[in-house]
Amino acid sequence: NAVIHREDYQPPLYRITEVALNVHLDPENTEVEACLHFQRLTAGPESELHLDGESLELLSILRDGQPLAENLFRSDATGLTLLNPEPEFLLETRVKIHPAANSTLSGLYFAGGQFLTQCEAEGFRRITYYLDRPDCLAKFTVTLHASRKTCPVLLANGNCIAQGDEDNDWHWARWEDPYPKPAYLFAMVAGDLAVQRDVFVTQSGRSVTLEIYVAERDLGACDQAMESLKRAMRWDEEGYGREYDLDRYMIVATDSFNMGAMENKGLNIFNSKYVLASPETATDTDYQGVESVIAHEYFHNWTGNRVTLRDWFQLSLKEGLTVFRDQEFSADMNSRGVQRIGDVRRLRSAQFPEDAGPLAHPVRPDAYSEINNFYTATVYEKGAELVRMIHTLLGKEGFRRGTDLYFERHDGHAVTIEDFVEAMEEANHYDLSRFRCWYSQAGTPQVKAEGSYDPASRSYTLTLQQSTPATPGQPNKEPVPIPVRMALLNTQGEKAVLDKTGAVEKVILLEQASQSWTFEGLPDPVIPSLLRGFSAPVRLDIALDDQARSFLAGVDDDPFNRWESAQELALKTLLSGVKNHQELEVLPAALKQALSATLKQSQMDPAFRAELLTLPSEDYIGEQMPVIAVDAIHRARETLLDKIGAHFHDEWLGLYQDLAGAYERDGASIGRRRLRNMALSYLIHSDHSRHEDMTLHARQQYVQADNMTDRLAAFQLLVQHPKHDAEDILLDFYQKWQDYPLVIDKWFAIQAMAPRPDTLRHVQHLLVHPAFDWKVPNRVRAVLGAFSMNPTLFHAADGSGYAFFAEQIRRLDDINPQTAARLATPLSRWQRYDKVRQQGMMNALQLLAAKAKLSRDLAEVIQRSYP
Ligand code: BAL
Ligand code: ZN
Repeated sequence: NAVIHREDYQPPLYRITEVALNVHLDPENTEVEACLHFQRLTAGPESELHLDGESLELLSILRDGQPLAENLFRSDATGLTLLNPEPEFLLETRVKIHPAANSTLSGLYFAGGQFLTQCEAEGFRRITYYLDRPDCLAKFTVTLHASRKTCPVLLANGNCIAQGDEDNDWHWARWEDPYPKPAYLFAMVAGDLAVQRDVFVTQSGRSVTLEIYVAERDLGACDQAMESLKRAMRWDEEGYGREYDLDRYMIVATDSFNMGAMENKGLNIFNSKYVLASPETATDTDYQGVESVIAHEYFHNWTGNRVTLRDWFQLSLKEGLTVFRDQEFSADMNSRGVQRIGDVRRLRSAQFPEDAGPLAHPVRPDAYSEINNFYTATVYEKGAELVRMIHTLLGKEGFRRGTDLYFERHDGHAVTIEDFVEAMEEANHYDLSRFRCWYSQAGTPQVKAEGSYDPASRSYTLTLQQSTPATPGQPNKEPVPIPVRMALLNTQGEKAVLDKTGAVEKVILLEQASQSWTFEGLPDPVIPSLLRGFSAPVRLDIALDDQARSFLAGVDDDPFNRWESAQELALKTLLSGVKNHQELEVLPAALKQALSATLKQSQMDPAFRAELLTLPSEDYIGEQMPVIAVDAIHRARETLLDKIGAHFHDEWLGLYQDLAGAYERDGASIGRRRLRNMALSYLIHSDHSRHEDMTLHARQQYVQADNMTDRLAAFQLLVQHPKHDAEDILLDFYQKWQDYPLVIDKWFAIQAMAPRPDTLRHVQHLLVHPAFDWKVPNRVRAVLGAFSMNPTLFHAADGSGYAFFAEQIRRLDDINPQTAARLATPLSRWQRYDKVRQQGMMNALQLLAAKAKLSRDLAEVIQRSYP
């Protein structure tokens, strides 16, 4: 497979000024007529123009109205090459495509009775021949033709400028998008859809029609999406001065989608998971997912659409920035501390492992063979952390000056990460030269902190050292500038004054391999609170004793660091329990004290309280070990849960009873449910020593719940309980919710993630369940994706999990390569396991590598995983 290098970027030879498409929609055979106006941009010797095209059947080709002679073009599997093209010409092509047979869900496809498109990154070339690259911006007019009966709704980007009837009960609609755009933002939709409408009045007083298109029976589940959209529109006006620019903003929901959603200009297409939410079918987490993804796609209108990418290596320019924006939006709408903890948890569970394995790549990658493989946690989540660090360095106002300049300079253009960094620098007269290294260097920096208090000089000296481990292709690493937000807490838990300005919190910048800072005028010893708010995406190694951690877990006023201290205490206990299970016989005093203090804090935000009481995940524990001890980790964590459950049984029972309440959607109620369901989980863990059957509480909650959050929490506890027989509950749940795909996805996923010895057998049955569908990515992810996150069964020592998984990925690759490649990535982490498991994972990779007709997507993942 050809590898594309960032350094090889060449501007396009031609531009396309106008595009007119005429699309006759038929599930089996759709015809696309494209009329493209080409203008040569650069002089030069090139006498050929290549247009991208994939899986297209060329029916006719005209240049300036005349059939193009056969010696003036050639076509192959990658597209159409025009020989000796004129400096300016009109090209008209007619192609045939097959939407119903298109199970890749890239390009135009027909699923669930609807025609839908997905063009990012390179799907447009599956619709017509084109310069399918993000730096080719053109004005589009699109005319859709379809049966009125099956497709009463016809949508495309921009404004509907005309429509009418045709013979045979067909109709047509013409859409015009006034904003030139790259083809990856193109979209069209046709189907039988109901719509929920609303209006948003922008800051300049323009009315924008908001429309959410869903299946008729889902009309009652669009309120969260609509309200989130309006809040996001207002937030972008207030925070960034960005107003929406069309008269209409449309969102379409589908069950068949590879990604979460897509920001097509004026016509977002969404995975229904991020649109539909009702209390009966969606959990609180689902509601928050809708809010953040709706906001994310909306924010792309400026960061991605109005200012777009020069090439795909710049992907983080729009994704990192837009994730940062959606995280900040969610922090403003909800609890900032809890939001940050969730964001860091995601970064650590997905991005840190990626950055430490064979798929590690810089936020701005240097090479790819399939760009779809680079929609990664590094490009998205680490990219957002880089933007956050720039925000930290420049301050809120400085950052806004930077984005103002960025939009002013680059509106309507296709630009680079470098352009963004330059705008930030120039608007603030701030030098980010060394910061650029964060974009080019892969790997997670490790920061080692040491501090000491000197009573004689009443000073505290802090020394920070950094190093970044080697990653594939980058053996030697430079130091990067690391903003470390810090405070020093005295024995009363108050923040000490750090300098003559009276500051009690500071951002210090670690730029060298090692640096020291001395803080003076400190009458008493202090405890450092470093990397507050997780001010940089690094691993911090600081030697604090249990007492200090327990102290910080109780008093640190930085919510993230308070949580981190509690996590560290639990982590230490777990790691020693992994080494020697006997260590878990007695709960360590510091951990007990920290938990006890949190359990008593009835005034604390319950969502934050729940975070403080959550143990690190098995994955996170494994991340801290040189070799991931799969079974010992599971056993240690379960034992610690049992111990905490039993020791605080009365407190958990008290919480469970006190926190009962009627369903409301506000933040306090969401936190209350979270904490109460955590109490239920600990109660069930308390069983082991008490010999009372706490699953009765879960059964009762399952039956009586008036919302999906509580019902699903109980369902999960029962189904995943290693000893409980939950067949009746499984059946009941399925029967109740079988008409709700998003709920049935949960039914599948919870079974696939169960840490029970019979899970693999169960999962094999799930694949032949009538509701399983290889063509629907949500469903495939619910079974195979969930199974790959099952820490014990996927990683069963006999290799059965890996072998089963590889067989299924092989099958999926023929249907949907993008999803197959993404799902296969856990196999890349084979170096992290013991020799026996390594062999099992390598066997699985070899099985995949030997597959006939291996897709480019999957081939690249395998090749990089196991070079
Ligand atoms: N652009 C792909 C989906 C998203 O990140 O919004
Ligand atoms: Zn995005």
